Amino acid sequence: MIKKFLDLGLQPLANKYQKKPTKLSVSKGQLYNLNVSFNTKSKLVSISKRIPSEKMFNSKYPYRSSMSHTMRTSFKNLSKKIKKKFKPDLLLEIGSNDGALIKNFKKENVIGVEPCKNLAKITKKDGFLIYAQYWNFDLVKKIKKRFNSVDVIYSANTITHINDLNNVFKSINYLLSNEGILIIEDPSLLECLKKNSYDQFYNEHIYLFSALALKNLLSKFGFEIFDIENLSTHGGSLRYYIKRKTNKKQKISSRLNIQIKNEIKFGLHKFEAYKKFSVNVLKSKIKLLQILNKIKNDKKKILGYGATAKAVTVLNYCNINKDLIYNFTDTTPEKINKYMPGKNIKILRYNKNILKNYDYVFLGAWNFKKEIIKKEKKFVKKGLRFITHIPFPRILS
Ligand code: DWN
Repeated sequence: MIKKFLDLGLQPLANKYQKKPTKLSVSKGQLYNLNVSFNTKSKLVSISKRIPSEKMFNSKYPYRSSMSHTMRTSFKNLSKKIKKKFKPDLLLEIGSNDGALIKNFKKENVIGVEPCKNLAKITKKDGFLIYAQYWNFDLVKKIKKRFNSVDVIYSANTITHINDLNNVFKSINYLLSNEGILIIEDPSLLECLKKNSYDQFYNEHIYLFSALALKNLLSKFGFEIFDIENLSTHGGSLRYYIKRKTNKKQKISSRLNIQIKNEIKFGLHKFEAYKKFSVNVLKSKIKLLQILNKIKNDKKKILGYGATAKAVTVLNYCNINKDLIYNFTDTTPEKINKYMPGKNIKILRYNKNILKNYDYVFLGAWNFKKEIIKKEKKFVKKGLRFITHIPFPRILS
């Protein structure tokens, strides 16, 4: 049974930054109702509304993986690990974005699949083989004809963005070699519930995986998880190492059982945990609005730092307008001088003095809190204060 547990109200498409302030409407398909549900049988958590991929991931997609030091380092370290542990002759990345991972491999050892043509272009220009297409069985038949099989398939923050998971895993199954390894990395549902990070839910995040749900899903395709890593990236992610059940070369790590035990202990297999989460989400909204309104009444100015997809969920769920957060700032060229969808707050180009015009910073990119605060420490010394809503709204001391 599919049971709804969270209603985040009317939301715009998260990465659709507006060129000018625009009143969005439901009838034009610019706003949709963001509800989140739990499948009591498969344990899969997903949003109810499905937006066609072409509307979300196209030649105007603004998110670039390489924009933070944290992510560049994470991909670099992972590539070293993959080379050492699995020694792939050929690795394929599903959702290679602007090449943050594949740039760490030799061109002849790697293939990227990236449907956002603006991003695919960046790595193609550097000479990498990129299929600027969606990951599906039709594409995979083409790749198989040319390469026969692939030793490692890697995908970060992409599988959860694809509606048809059966097609995803059928395609992987067709292309991965017999002893091949599949590595998937996505935000962890357990961390999301623990941190109360409801902003992980938006149109692109169709699913939020737990090890419990993924284990069930993979089993249908003859795959099993043999190791798991908890990562701090994107507010707490899980990296799943997956093999065919028939492959006895890789031993099953105890870390898998530990993760599953932790998920069950928290109650991820039962609806009650999700109901509790939704109560906490409402409390978070009330508290954040109290903080922002107090600052407004004190006539102080707030800047949003990191015009993230997550921040779009927060602004629209909490009804935060320009009177509460005056501007956002971001380093991503595609976002600069545009407006936060639904709330029309302008995104300014980041420069190292931008914070001097503000009294408070709201961490839109709270997942990069450490990196950002370190970068801006001279302003902190001068009295600038940071606000975060994760795991609960507060002004950081
Ligand atoms: O899954 C997804 C994740 C991986 O990325 C996508 N569906 C969309 C996107 O989500 P997001 O926008 O919430 O991602 P981030 O990685 O939290 O975005 C960080 C934003 O903050 C980027 O626009 C870059 C910006 N930034 C900045 O301006 N200065 C980041 C840092 C660290 C900085 O110092």
